[in-house]
Amino acid sequence: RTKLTYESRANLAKSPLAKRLFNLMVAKQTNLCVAADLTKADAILDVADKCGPYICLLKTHVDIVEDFSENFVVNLQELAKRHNFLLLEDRKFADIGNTVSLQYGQGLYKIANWADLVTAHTLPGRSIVQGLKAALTGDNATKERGVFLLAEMSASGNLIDDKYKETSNKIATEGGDVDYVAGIVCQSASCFAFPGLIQLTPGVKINEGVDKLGQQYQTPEHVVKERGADIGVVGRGILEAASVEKAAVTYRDRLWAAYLERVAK
Ligand code: UP6
Repeated sequence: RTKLTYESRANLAKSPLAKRLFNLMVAKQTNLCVAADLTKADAILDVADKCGPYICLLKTHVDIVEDFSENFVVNLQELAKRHNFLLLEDRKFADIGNTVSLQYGQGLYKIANWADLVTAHTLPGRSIVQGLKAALTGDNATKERGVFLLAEMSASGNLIDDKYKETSNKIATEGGDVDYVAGIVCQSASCFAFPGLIQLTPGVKINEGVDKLGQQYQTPEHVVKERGADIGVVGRGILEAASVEKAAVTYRDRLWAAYLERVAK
């Protein structure tokens, strides 16, 4: 899988959104996702505008935004359209189908209305995917939507074992809901083999190491060439830089160069 180009993998994708994302990555020559982990709406919009030209995905944690409003979402969608990137709400759903359906479609955030993609844990099994799909009714029934399933985490000491990874892979690749699964959040190429899925890998920083709360970082080159990342997720590596825009360019360049080297071999 990791030797194939994104162009060729777009044709193998079962999820229309994975296909779109692969093609967007090729057109824009970027496999960078910025994690806009900020608590003020304007600060997130600023990062989205500055990083917009260099990213394929903007990842949010909407429940940390102190001044969330519908207007924020409208502005975010406008920036996504202007700069041609997709929105990923990193909600990490983890409950029974009925509850995730409500969490996805209802409440303050109405995530299904605006997020192209979301993340979900596979802990509850297949029903989590069915629960998410069940929320796509009314106006949202015709929108292209997808999920990244977590099969590994970057946190040190996390409880995921090989069997969990294997079963997560099965949920992503077998059964009637594969059209909704765009990819897998994981740390290693061995997590899954199907080339039509996208590997999203967080824990990326030019200065490798750990933070104070168990986060483990690898370099852009390492995650793409050794760990099989198709998209690298960078939060504080960009957000805490003196120039967010310059940092986004650097991460984009390094992640993309690593991908070109990976497929050239
Ligand atoms: N994230 C991880 N590790 C995972 C899954 N998700 O770090 O296994 C998410 C975090 C955060 C981002 O929720 O939004 O990726 C990483 O941010 P950082 O680069 O600032 O550490």
